[in-house]
Amino acid sequence: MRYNRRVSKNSQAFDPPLEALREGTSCMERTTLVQYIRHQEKKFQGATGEFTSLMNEILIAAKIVSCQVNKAGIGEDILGLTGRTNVQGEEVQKLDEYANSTFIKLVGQSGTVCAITSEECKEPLKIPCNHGSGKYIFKMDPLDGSSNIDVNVSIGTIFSIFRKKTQGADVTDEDLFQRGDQQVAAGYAIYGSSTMFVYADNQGVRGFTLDPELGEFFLSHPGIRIPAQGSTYSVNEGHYSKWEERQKRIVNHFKEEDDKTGRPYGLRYIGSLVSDVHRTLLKGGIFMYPADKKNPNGKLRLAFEAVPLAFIVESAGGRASDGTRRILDITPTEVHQRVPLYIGSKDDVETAERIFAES
Ligand code: P6P
Repeated sequence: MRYNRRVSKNSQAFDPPLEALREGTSCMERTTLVQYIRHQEKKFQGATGEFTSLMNEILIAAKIVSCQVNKAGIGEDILGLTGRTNVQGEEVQKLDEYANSTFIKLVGQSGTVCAITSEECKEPLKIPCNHGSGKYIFKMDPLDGSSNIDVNVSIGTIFSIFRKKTQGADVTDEDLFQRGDQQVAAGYAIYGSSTMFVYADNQGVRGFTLDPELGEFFLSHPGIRIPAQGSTYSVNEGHYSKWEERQKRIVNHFKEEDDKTGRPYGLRYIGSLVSDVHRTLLKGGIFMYPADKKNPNGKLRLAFEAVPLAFIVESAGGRASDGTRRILDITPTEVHQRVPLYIGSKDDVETAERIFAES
């Protein structure tokens, strides 16, 4: 497809598709994720191309996993359980293992990272210098929601990218346990009716949809902003009896009738975090996975789920907390620590926090 170059308002020539990024408008030309990443690289003085290389490997891994997810149940024996449990004590699905090893292989060999931490690996994987180490740290939940695979519910990969903070070759706890607000970028791939790649950096949040015929992610959501208030709440009410009273009050608030504040809200709960948060990001509302008697720190992982999703939702104008503390302000102390999660529209999360603080 030939692009005719247009001169943008500030007289700096942009390829037409990239103007769409600036103006947030769709255009006939189609912008790929690779073009977007390369365009971003040009904005950083002294950029080495290392980040672009890392992102390239991430999106190739996402395409490979998408291909397997979309044909799960056909041909190779990729559905079902491995018979093993992971560090979380959860049964490992064959696709969990496949996704984990695919991302570790491609990202680990990219020469751009010095460490990888994964929800599926007990300890961080440190990449030794003589194996091509780099300045980034990659954290991931390789396949979130995998318990839904066998019933064809959308699932996804969630990731965060940090920069190594300390000098020298060793990867230290100071490098591994950075606050979420230190992230360079974060994103997720959602393997659903289509495969989307949602990506947040310091320029905002954009969504790219995979064209399976071309094998390319194309810009489909130029500038994602979450509504300040939504009309749905998302929580597993099956855990109601295990909740604290203040959590029950939050949910009852969203269920009460009050035309002035647009209540009652609708209930939407898929049981796949990436899907529930993706809907919340695009439509607004609030997703909650609170602490309860069984999970006193909640079920979701701080590093692999809450932190990247909080970075994305905040970059889109939303809010994410554990009910009290901003997720991105929490300094992690363990690789697999869990955290309660309230995430979504700013007004709705603030409402939940207010009720949470009242008791
Ligand atoms: P519950 C899926 O197993 C998962 O880790 C998340 O994707 C999802 O949000 C949550 O657990 C669902 O948990 O207790 O509602 O089944």
